[in-house]
Amino acid sequence: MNNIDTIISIATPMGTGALSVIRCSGTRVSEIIDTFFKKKLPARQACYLNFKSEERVVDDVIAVYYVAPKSYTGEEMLEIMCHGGPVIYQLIIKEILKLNDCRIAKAGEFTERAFLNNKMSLTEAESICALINAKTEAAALAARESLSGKMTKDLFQIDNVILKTRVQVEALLDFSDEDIETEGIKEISSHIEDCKKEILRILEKLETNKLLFETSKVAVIGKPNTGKSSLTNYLTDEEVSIVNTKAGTTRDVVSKMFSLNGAPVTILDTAGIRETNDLIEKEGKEKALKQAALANITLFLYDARVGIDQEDLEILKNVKQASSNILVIANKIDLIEKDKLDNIIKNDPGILCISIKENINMDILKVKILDCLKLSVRNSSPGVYNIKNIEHLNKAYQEINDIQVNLNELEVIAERLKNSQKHISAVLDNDDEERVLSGIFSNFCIGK
Ligand SMILES: Nc1nc2c(ncn2[C@@H]2O[C@H](COP(=O)(O)OP(=O)(O)OP(=O)(O)O)[C@@H](O)[C@H]2O)c(=O)[nH]1
Ligand SMILES: [Mg+2]
Repeated sequence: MNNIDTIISIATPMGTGALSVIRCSGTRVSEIIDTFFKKKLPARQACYLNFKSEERVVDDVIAVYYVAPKSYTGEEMLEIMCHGGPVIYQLIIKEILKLNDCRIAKAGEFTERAFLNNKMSLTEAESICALINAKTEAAALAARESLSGKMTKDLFQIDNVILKTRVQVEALLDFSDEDIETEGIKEISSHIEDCKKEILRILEKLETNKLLFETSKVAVIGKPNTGKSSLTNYLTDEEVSIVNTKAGTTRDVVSKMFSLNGAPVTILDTAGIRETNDLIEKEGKEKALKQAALANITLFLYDARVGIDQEDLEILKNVKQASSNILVIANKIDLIEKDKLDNIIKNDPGILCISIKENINMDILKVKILDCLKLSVRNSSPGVYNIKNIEHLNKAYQEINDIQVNLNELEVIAERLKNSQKHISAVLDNDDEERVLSGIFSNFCIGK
């Protein structure tokens, strides 16, 4: 693929730092080197040079030249490490842009070129995107693992087993000898079980990963004084909201991003909802309900001492209109008798009983929130990362899961295995025309 334009970008975060890296990729790289360094550069060696424009030294820099196709993009590339101030790198970029066919890169364009020049698969490109955008350590590690191609290797393994099993089924269709049949059926059955387990394992991993790469929203709603701000502070492990014995402490929506067992989550602490003539509180209530509508999950908190009363029911009714993913939580169980607690658990097992103050069932709460988020993220409008793969693997699983292994069904088994393999291949094959490339690469930052 021949790109006319040579793309330029700053590859380190904007702002002041010790160093900035300017990346250039395209056919004009040699001209950039000739014009500003006035000498040829050896490939892949760090060279200490003056970046000169019309005999004036703009900065002393380290430059590395990569000869095509041995570069990130597969094109001629140059990396210039200059001093870190924004004025310096802007000066250098301004000089380079004076040359013909040189322009600033669009977001993700370096990686897009790498993909188009067969330097990496789409899965790898997506993993790099996920790595750059990772908000938590767990997300970065998951992206790195994906980049290492482990999933692809595992899928090739499954693909192999399915192929082997298909050959076995065909053999059984052609020969009829009782001994061969019994042994053959046993083996086919065991292979199918292995594949089912493996596909399911990879699927679960992808779904967990999806949670890591999207920042989910969790709204906390309830009457005043039920412990919403205490919960927010507990989960974020910070003093995000004011906690007070007085009802009506939180007036506005307070939001904070944190890592919930590795998944990036933004929590929205809201004003306690009650009938009031106070205009500020009224506005707070409206805002609270709006947040519930925007969130992936709403945590509805009530005071276990009071139980769910008429006011709670009214709020729940409103929340249900805005959101379908609600976790009902009874807080302050440290203040109630054991009998009363047993009653709540018996009468409504769906309610989670906690005490923020005494740290009772708080780990269970975290896991429950994550489970609800997984559901909501699964149903949410698909992001870029791995959605297609999840769809194909789900279909591959369905095909194989419906198989009844017995001798009279051999033709159906052959057909189902073939279909299942088709979906696995779709994940392994990178020539997926349906992907809207620009949609994927626009999620990158400029400079990658
Ligand atoms: N005993 C006990 N007290 C709690 C618990 N959780 C919160 N509290 C107390 O309940 C009071 C109210 O807590 P907040 O977190 O401010 O409640 P809120 O729902 O944010 O209240 P508003 O902002 O007024 O709507 C504080 O005094 C907390 O210390 C708990 O599990 N047990
Ligand atoms: Mg509060």
